[in-house]
Amino acid sequence: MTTGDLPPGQRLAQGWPVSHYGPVPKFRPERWNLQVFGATASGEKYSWTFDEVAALPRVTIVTDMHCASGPSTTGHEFDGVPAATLLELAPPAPGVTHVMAWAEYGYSANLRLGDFTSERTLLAMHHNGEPLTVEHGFPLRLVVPHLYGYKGPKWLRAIEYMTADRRGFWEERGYHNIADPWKEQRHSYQEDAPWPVVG
Ligand SMILES: Nc1nc2c(c(=O)[nH]1)N[C@H]1C(S)=C(S)[C@@H](COP(=O)(O)O)O[C@H]1N2
Ligand SMILES: [Mo]
Repeated sequence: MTTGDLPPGQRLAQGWPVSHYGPVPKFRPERWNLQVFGATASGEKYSWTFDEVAALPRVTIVTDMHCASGPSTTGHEFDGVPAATLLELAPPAPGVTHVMAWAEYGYSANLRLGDFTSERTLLAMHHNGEPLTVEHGFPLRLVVPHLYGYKGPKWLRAIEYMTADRRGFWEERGYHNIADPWKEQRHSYQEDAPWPVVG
């Protein structure tokens, strides 16, 4: 099923290829938790067990996925907890502008708060009616439908609230800080200069 046209420069992949950096982590339910830390309104850290996350109300979205290296896949049905729900459960301090989404083994992706709380951004647990496979992020992955795939960590473990932007794993390695596929924001060299423009 196709949900529409592909963004510029993307090609349709066969099936649903697995793509990530490093090994696939083993899920140990007794040691697993999802945390929210950083600039929370209360100054406290929050933590949920797998069963607690699984008991939160879920929504379903259908989306295409676009890897910044070119392949796209279409018509994914994801089931999960809206990221905005996490902000209600763990309110951020007033100065929070960005979040870092952290995964197993230190993978990370930074997001503007508005991208994270966007209506279709999900902490996904199910794909096409089945639990996620471990290669695709079981037990929990972030899905940010309007950005390139690297903004959606598989094996998600924590959300850090930040009062300033800081680059994540691929963003530090030459990938674009925002990652809008419709604007082909693939590379960091496409970003505006970080220094003030004078004259
Ligand atoms: N933990 C983790 N999550 C990750 C990555 C990674 O290297 N590690 N790669 C990202 C990239 S670049 C893409 S395109 C998608 C690929 O998701 P898929 O393997 O389910 O197709 O996962 C993203 N999430
Ligand atoms: Mo990717």
